[in-house]
Amino acid sequence: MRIKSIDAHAISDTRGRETIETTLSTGEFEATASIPSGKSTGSHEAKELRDEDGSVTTAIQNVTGEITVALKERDFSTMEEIDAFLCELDGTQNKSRLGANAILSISIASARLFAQEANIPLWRFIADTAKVTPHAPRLFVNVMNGGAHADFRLPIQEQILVVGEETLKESVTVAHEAFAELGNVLRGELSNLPMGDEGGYSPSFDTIERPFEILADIVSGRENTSIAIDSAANELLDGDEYVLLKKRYTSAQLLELYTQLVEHFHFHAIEDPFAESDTESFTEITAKLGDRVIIIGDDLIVTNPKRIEDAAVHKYINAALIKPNQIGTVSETIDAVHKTYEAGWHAVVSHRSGETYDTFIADLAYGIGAHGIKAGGLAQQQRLAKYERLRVIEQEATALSN
Ligand code: 2PG
Ligand code: MG
Repeated sequence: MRIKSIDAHAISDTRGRETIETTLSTGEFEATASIPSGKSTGSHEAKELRDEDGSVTTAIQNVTGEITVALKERDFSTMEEIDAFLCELDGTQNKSRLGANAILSISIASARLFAQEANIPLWRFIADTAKVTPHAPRLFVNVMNGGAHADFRLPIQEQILVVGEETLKESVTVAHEAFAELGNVLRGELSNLPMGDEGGYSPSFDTIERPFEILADIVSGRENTSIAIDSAANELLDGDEYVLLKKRYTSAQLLELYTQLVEHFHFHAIEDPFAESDTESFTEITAKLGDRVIIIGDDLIVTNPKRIEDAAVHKYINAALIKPNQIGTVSETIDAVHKTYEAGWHAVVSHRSGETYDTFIADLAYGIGAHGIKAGGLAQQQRLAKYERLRVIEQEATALSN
């Protein structure tokens, strides 16, 4: 494949911040990708290139300048070749020179071009490349947003409904019904109900338990629905203790709080229960609760194959969050998935809190047969686009199998 032209420009993400959108053309085929942006980030993530004024002007110039010149001279026969070429061109460990956002926009768009050339859906291309069996993921729907995504009105960043019906179509329907029901309950209880960054409700309560008491009612009549959280505990750490609702917790006390929550409510998963530096506590919670809930690492492992291998040695977690922009190419994202599966863990594919209309993560989640997908609440078009894409993927999969 030879890329004949490349265009890149800035668009707005869900927070109204600039982000990069890139279009590649081979003459015969054309593909576009836009890149999301995180707020509660891990310190080892690949570097999103942002200028001091918050714009992505330099990242765009890198795509339309240096990267375009380098790519246009060459033929590539696989996506892995393009990705390796981009990593080498960048030359840094964390893609800080050209920008992980610049590089990933090319990587995702080129994955789409290879899928088009092969005349197969993107998820099928991903499954073939990764050599895994595609499968429908559970929906991890962030219904109540807190933490850094909502001025800490709730201390825990994400209170999630996990929906795993027989089909994606049914899961999406159940998620919508549950989300609407939750909205009615919250509006009945609170005079003010703002929304959070990820398109979920953003209430405030005086106790840690209240959101889960409400969610317990929502899940009780729904057989295939349970509760998960992302504590994003990097954001809760103050010195060597954690602060939730103005109360200080040692790691041991926080572990006790999680244990109580898991004992009282129908929990399925806990993500980033401790800060990335508090690795011993990860090992403890996984040993203590890991047979009852999945313990997902996000900021701890940042979709980095080496960090996932290390986490496996230390048994920090038993599931990995997979976010392409934490590592910066599709090939390395697939490597991270392989390391996750080699460890015997589940993979949960995730969006970022600043999102675009790009639906790549839907194809990725289905293509790698992920356990789940985090695509946010149902009150933002950019999140709904992912759920809609999942429904279409299911139809494509049915058509291909007939
Ligand atoms: C997370 C994400 C996405 P952010 O912590 O899992 O939900 O948030 O994109 O801000 O890192
Ligand atoms: Mg997280």
